[in-house]
Parts: sequence; structure tokens; C-alpha cells
Amino acid sequence: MDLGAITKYSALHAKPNGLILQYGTAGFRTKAEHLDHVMFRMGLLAVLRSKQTKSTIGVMVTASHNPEEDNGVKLVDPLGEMLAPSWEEHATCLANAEEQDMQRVLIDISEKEAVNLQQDAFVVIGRDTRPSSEKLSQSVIDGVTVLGGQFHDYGLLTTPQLHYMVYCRNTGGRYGKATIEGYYQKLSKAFVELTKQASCSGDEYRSLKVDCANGIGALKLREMEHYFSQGLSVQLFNDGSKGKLNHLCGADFVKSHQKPPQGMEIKSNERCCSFDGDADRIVYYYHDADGHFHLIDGDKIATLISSFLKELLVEVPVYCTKTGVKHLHHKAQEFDIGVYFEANGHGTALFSTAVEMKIKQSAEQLEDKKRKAAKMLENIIDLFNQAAGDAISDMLVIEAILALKGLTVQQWDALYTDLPNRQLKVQVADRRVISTTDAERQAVTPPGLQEAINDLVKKYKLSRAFVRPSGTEDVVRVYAEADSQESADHLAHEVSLAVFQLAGGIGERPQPGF
Ligand code: 16G
Ligand code: MG
Repeated sequence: MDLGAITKYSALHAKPNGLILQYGTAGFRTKAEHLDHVMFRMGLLAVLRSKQTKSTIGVMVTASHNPEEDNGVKLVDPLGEMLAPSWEEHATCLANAEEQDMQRVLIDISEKEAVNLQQDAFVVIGRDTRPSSEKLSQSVIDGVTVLGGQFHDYGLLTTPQLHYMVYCRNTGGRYGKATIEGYYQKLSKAFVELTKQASCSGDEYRSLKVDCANGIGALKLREMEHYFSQGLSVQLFNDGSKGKLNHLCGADFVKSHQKPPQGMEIKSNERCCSFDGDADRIVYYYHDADGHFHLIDGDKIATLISSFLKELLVEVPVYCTKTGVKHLHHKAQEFDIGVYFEANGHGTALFSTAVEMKIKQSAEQLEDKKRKAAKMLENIIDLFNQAAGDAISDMLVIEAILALKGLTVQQWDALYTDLPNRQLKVQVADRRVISTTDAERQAVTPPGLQEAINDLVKKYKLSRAFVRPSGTEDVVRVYAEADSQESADHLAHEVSLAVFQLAGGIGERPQPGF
């Protein structure tokens, strides 16, 4: 380590005194103007992680569904996964070290993790379309370079595309080619083959309206479109040509406001979907003949995909984990086939290498009908981004399944009916006073909170309620569901009051009404 050079360059990316940030559920996220030092230091950290794992590490500059003024950064581990938890702690320490302590923290991390500093390092970098992203990714590169790491800057990419690149590079090209064309070709080939198998009878031209949140998804989908146009025609909205990123549009807006994005005209029964700002979330929706809006969220996407896969499987057990893709991804990896989605539209399906091999072999050996099914599954596996949940890949999987099963968007929606629900946030002095267990469904502390929730829940029919500290905002999240919207709203309000009273609420007491 050339400590002199590190100190010199670090001063050019100086940390504002006293600023404390945390590597949260999806990396660092805050106002873009506070992130320059974090980017530089994440460049340094990525080099150490690369040396330690002897693999390519990814760095993605994005703040996903958050406002355009924000930005963020996360590291991608060798197989496309989120950074290992012990390294999240290192990231937090490094980001918060005052200038004069930076070197010591770097050396501490290297020693603790037994990093061989002589080892080569390679880092790949991607960024979203935010105005601040280009300069911030340059700061990452400065950090990588000063520690002697090699890098490849992919420039504009969706977050899942960066995960894909990392995965491809660390699996010797077996998974796919680590180029943007490689990504387009792999997914599109699988998609076109699948949709060819869809019955042609009454085949109306398959088309889909896509709200791209004025983000990177628009650019990438436009580039990719002609690769899969035989099977699907997409019409892009909020493509970034005029609107603001994630403003009144995108998956997070549609899911949390339960209404269509601005800038998209929807005729009745047309299939529509929204990506978020870095294209790793997707939700679907439509207007029925009476003009009512119907949201098809991650839960229904998971149902569509797993019921399709279930036709080939005997049993589909369900598991719950804590909030955050990394927990779900990890759980899904324990199984031969794992399908996971958050209601907000993050998700994918994962297939173990053993199962993939078996399917490939049987596709060659079996006869007609079964062989067709195995071929189908083989293409489905290729179509799912195995490195991360991916809005583009999920969209193509969903479109293929709808075509293969001849399902309309309403028929899909009718697979089950959601109970009315409400989500609220409560401001407290320190959200860490709330700790949870059982996949964040039970509050362990503060004392009395879970009992209070249990008593409130008993007052309503078909009801449940959960509270947990947010992993991305300084708030406590409250979720309630019940047999009617009115009851769900009441219950959510009462639980918010309990949180406010028992967990140190600040500011105004939660008010009823939304
Ligand atoms: C991040 C996570 C998402 C999680 C959300 C929860 C990734 C890529 N995204 O957006 O999985 O649902 O945070 O945020 O990991 P919250 O704790 O503030 O509700
Ligand atoms: Mg996102």
C-alpha cells in the first residue's frame, strides 16, 4: 500500500467532518453531495475485497428508486451477490473514519481479513443516469487506481446488469459473456425460443407498456428491444427524455401510491409495468373496463412464476426472511429451485447447477411432450438473471409465461385476492430501540410493544400487523392488514401510536387519515 499516495488522493475526496453514514440494506444512500469521499473509499475497499477473494468485485453507483438528488453505492461480491455482512461493517468503518484515521482503518481491515496485498485486484464499475453519477463513479475509479487495482468501467448499466457482469467474469464465461451484447443475446435468445413454443391460435400481437421511471431501464430496454422484438413489442414511457427520475413514476411510486405513473395513457385491460430507477424492481398493473386500477405486485409475480414451475414440481414450501434482497437471495440458494419476490417487485428465481444439469440432460434424452417441458425449463433458467433480481429479465419471464399459458393480465390478477393493507412510517429518536425476530414479524424490544400489537390485532378480523426499523430511512415501518380497508387503516394507525408511545416517537403524534 502506498500510504503517501492514499493520503494525498484522499484529501482530494475529503470527508465532511462529523458526517456519519451506514452501509444499509442496499449500500450507502444519501444526498449526492455528501458522497464523494464514500465513493473514493469504496473504490479502496473494492480493491481489498478483490484481493481477498481473488475475484472481480463490482461497484454500482445508484440510489435506485430514491429521488434524483440522492445517490448511493454498493459493492457486488464475486458471484453477483450482495457484499458479505462482515465487509458491510468494514465499509461503514471506512466511510466514517476521519481523514487522519483512514490509513489505520484500511490497514486494520487488511489485517483482520488477511488480505494478501501482493495479489492482483480487478473491479468493474457501473452507474445509473443520475446527473451526479458520472463524477461519483470517477471517484470510485480514483480509489481503485490509488490502491493499484485494475478496473473496467461499464459506464451506464442497470444494477442487475452489473451483477451479471461480475458473475460472468468470475465463472470463466460459462454463465455468459461479460458484455452488454452478451447480456442482451443470452436473455433474448431464451425469450424468443420460449415464445415460439406458445400456441399460435388467436395469437394477438403481444405488446406491453413499460414505465421506465425516467431511468437507466429506458436506455437499456431501447438498446435491447430489437433482440427480442419477434416475441414482444414494448412501448416505453417516462424514458428520461423530459421527466425527472423516479418522480411521479416508477415501480416504487406505483406500488406505494397504488396508482398509475404520470405520463402513461392506459386503455382498459392493457398490460403495463413499471421499473424503478435502476431497473431491479418491476410491478405490473392494468385498468379494468370500469376504469379501476389493479396493481400486480411482487407477491403475484412470485405466484405466477412458482405456479408455472410447480407444474413440474411436487411441492412448493414457503419460507420468510428479513426484509432485503440479500436475505431472500441467500435463502433461495439453499434449494434446487428457489423463487423469491418482495411485494415491491424485487426478485428472481434461482436454480442450482445440479438441477440445471439434470434438466439439460433430460431435454436431450426424453421424448416429445416431456422433452418440450424440459426445453422450456432450460430456456426459463437462461432467462432469469441468476446473479440478481432484474426488472428486464423478470419482465421477459412474465411475458413468456403469460404467452405460454395464454393468460390475460386479469386472469393472472385473479390467481388470488390481497387483503386490504396499509403501510405507515413513524419517526422515533432512535429506531434501533426496535429489534425483531421471526423474519421481522415479532418485536422483541422495546418491552411491551409486541403485546400492545397483539392486543390491537385481536380487535380486527383477518388481521396482522408488523413493525420494523427501516434499513434505508430513519423511520420505523408499520404494516397492517385486515378484512376491510377501513379496518386496515385503523389498525395501522393504532399500531403507529403504540410505536410512538413505546419506542420514543418524536415530532407530531401520528394522525388518523391518509
Ligand atoms: C432496499 C432493498 C430492498 C428492500 C428495501 C427495504 C436491495 C436491492 N433493495 O431497497 O430489497 O425491500 O431496501 O427498505 O437490496 P426499508 O427497510 O427502508 O423498507
Ligand atoms: Mg432498485
